[in-house]
Amino acid sequence: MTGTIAYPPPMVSAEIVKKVQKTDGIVAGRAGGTGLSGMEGAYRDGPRQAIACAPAHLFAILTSVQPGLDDPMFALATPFAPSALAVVRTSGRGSLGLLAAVLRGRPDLERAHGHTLRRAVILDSGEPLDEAVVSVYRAPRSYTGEDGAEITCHGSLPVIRRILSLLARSGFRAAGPGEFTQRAFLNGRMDLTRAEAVNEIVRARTDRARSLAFQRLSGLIQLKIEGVRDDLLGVQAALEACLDYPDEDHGAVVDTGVLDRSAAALEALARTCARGRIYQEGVAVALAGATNSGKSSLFNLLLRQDRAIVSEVHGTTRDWLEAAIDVDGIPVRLFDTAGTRDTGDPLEREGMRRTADVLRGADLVVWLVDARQGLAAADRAAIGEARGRGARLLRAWNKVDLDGTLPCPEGFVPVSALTGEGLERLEAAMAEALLEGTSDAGGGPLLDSERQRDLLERALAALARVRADLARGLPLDVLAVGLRESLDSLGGITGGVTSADVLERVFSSFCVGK
Ligand SMILES: Nc1nc2c(ncn2[C@@H]2O[C@H](COP(=O)(O)OP(=O)(O)O)[C@@H](O)[C@H]2O)c(=O)[nH]1
Ligand SMILES: [Mg+2]
Repeated sequence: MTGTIAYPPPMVSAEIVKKVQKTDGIVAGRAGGTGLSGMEGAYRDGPRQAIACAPAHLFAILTSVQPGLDDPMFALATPFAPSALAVVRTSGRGSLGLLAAVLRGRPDLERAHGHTLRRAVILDSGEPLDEAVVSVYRAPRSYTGEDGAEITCHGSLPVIRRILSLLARSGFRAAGPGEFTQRAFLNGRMDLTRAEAVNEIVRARTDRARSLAFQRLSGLIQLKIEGVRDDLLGVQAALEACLDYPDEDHGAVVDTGVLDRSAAALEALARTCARGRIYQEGVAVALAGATNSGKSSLFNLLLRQDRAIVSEVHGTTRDWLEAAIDVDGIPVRLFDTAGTRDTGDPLEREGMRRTADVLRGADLVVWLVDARQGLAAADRAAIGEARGRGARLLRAWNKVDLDGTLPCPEGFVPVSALTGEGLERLEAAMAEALLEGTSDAGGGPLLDSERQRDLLERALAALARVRADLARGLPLDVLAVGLRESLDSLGGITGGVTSADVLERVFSSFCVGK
């Protein structure tokens, strides 16, 4: 396996080039022809250079040339809030020695075994600051792949504040967002899909989102992508052998079965992205309908909390309300809105104008109809309008607990926002409407990262071109270009082929301390 990192030219200095070459690594310029296939194709957006060599060498080289990639850093890994315990994380070259210098008795942490704990009193200018537990991790068997330690201290604000300030004065630098995980990636501890999954787990809002992120963390996406990539590499190797030895008879060079299978596998994965994003990012659902149809009652029922004012007075809700709920594992931002009716009240009219904005931004509109009133012309018009602009719509027939209600029409979900009757069915229908048109690829991992999906689509487009070119009988070197492009895009998903600015973008959305 090789690690590949492409940097803008100033970062690939002559010094790096020399060191890479010493390790039998490869330095590729834009002109290509250096043997690092396809790098030039992957970076058409400006002159760049790429270097490739064994990952262990690569990071060592980069850190020797560019100090700052493994310098000692620290971050608070738990919230800055009073709590029983707080964890301050450290990592980097020399970090154990620096930490020992602020502990009573200066324990020899640099000789401590990895995965060991010790009790320690933290000293600030000789004065005891707190009693803590220090967990020691030794390179390479640590989260970041570096030496480091976690300080578990008392979760008091003054203690946390003083420890952070002490570390900053003791040779450590405050870590930026995602820097621990970025180091884990650079040190080959995880690929990019897993690194992104770390962030997704931290940010998961429902249990289902957590379990999906956990699947990605265990490397299922990496496995799938690398499986396809290996197959395509086989095709590419056969192609290049033919290009190198054109006089020999190679028979049918390209195995179309492999291309078809690879495309199908990637397409299935790409189709899961819409669903993956719904679980990770969440969706907006708006309750709408005529005044008094029971929107605020349903809002409270879905929330399992008495939030919105419910009243038989028409036009009670004017400002819309928002709350976070979990609908069958989907994180939902639920909106209660002002009901629609003809009114001269300017405040209520403003409420209705704002409702229209909320409805336009919603992923799903739940339209409520009072089962005693039945469908009014205004309901039909609003439902038709929402359909017209392609909004997802679910129609609910509310107040079915009352006597003398009209029969529930086809396509409506019967419910009582007062008694809760039909609530489960309504929630299931909401989830179904939200997931409609998305795929779970038979229970496999769901992609949720926009970055990964873009690259997947690029890989697919290149592969489609290869298949079309093959069918048209175009020469092998044309096929080879498309195949390389596809391989590089797949490499970008796992981080085998990555540029510095991509890394920056991936890790900047992380929490500090992760
Ligand atoms: N019996 C019954 N009354 C309901 C139901 N839903 C709402 N209501 C009543 O209808 C009136 C209007 O409800 P509200 O939730 O404020 O409607 P909104 O104007 O659409 O927000 C209130 O008196 C509620 O108690 C229901 O399912 N059954
Ligand atoms: Mg209301």
